[in-house]
Amino acid sequence: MKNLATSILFVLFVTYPSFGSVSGILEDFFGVGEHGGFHDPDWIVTSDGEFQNGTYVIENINGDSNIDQSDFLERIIDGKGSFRSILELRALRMRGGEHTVSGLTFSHRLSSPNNGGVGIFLDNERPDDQWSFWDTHAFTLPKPVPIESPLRLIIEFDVTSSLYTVAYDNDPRDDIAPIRHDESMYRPDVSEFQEFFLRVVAGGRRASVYAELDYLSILPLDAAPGDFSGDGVLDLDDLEMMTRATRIGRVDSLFDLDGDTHVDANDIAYWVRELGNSYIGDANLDGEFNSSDLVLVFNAGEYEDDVSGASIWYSGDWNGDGDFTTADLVFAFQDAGYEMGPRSEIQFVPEPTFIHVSLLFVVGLFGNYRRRKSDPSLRCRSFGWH
Ligand SMILES: [Ca+2]
Ligand SMILES: [Ca+2]
Ligand SMILES: [Ca+2]
Ligand SMILES: [Ca+2]
Repeated sequence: MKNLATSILFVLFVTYPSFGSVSGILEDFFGVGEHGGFHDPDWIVTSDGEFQNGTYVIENINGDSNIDQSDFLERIIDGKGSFRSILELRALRMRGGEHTVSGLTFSHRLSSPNNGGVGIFLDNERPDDQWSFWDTHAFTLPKPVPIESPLRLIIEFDVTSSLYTVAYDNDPRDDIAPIRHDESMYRPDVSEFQEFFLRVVAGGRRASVYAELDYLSILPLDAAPGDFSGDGVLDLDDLEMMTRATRIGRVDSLFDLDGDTHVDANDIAYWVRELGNSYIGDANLDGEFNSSDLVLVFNAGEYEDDVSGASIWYSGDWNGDGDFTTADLVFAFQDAGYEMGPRSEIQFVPEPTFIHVSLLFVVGLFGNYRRRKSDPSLRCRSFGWH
C-alpha cells in the first residue's frame, strides 16, 4: 500500500475481472520516493548504492580479494501474465579481474522458488568497445553489442505462448531497433510467485563495476489501458505512475495513451478524462474537482516550493513535471471542471479571463497553506517524505 492518506482516499473508478496480471511498477530513481527514496515499498536492496543526480548509482571495486563483489536489487512480482520490463541505465563500466569477468544480470524469475527465469546477462568478456549480451535462459551464443550510454535492456514475455524475447538498445533516443536474440520458449511452469532480479557483479581480484540506473518499469501487457499496476482497478497508484512516466518522458509506449508517440501531459489528461471520467485537478480522485482537492494539494505545502521533482498527483503535480506550480493550476482550470460536479456530457471551454481570475482566487485563498511546509512534522505525517 501507499501511505495512509492515499489509502483513505483510495477510490475505485473502474473494476473488471483480473486474471492475475503481473503487478506493475515504475521506479524513476529520482530518490524522492517515500520508501528510502524508492517509490515502491517492496524492494529488497542488497547494495550500498545511492541516489545521485536522478539516478541510482551502484559501484563495486575489488582490491586483492578473489571474492566477487555483488549488489542486488530484487522485488517479488505477484501475478502471472504477459509483461514487458525495461531498464535504462547510464555510464555502465565493467572491468574484469584476473581470469574473471564482471557483469550485470537483468532478469525475471518466472518459477520461484526454483529461480527459473528469463533475462539478460551483459559481461565484459569481449575486448575493445563491446559487451557480450546473453540470453540467460536459452543459452544461445552471446551477441557482441557496442558499449553505449544511455542503454536500455528489455524483456518481453507472453504467458499464453510462453515465448519471450530479450533485447539490448544501444541508444534508446534514436529510432534504430534494439538488438534482439531470437524469440525463445520458456518451458518450465510459470508460477504466480515471480521475482524481478538485478545483479551487478565485480568479478574477482582487481575487478570493478559501475552503473547509474535511470528508470525501471515492469508493466503487464494483458491489463486494461491505464491499469499500469495490473490489479484490475484504475486508481491513484496508476495515475501517479502516469505522472512519473510523463516526467521521465522516454518510457514504455504503454504510457502513450493517446497514441501520438510521446508521453506527456496529454496522456495524463487522457487517463483522467477518458479512463477516470474526471477532471484535471481531482487530486483525491473522487470524480470531482472542488475545494477539497485544493485544500489537499495546498496542505501538502509543495506549491512553488524549492524542492525539485518531489510532487505527485496527490500533492498538486497535475501536468507531470514533478512540481506543483501555477502551470498545474492553469492546466486544471483549462479543463473547466472546478465545482462542476461529476463529469458529464455538457462541457464548456473557459475564457482566458475566467482562468486568470480563478487562479488569483485560488492562490489568494489557499496560498497561506505554503507556510505549513516549514513544519516538517506535518509534512512527514501527510506524505511520509524523508
Ligand atoms: Ca491499477
Ligand atoms: Ca501521448
Ligand atoms: Ca476531488
Ligand atoms: Ca507540475
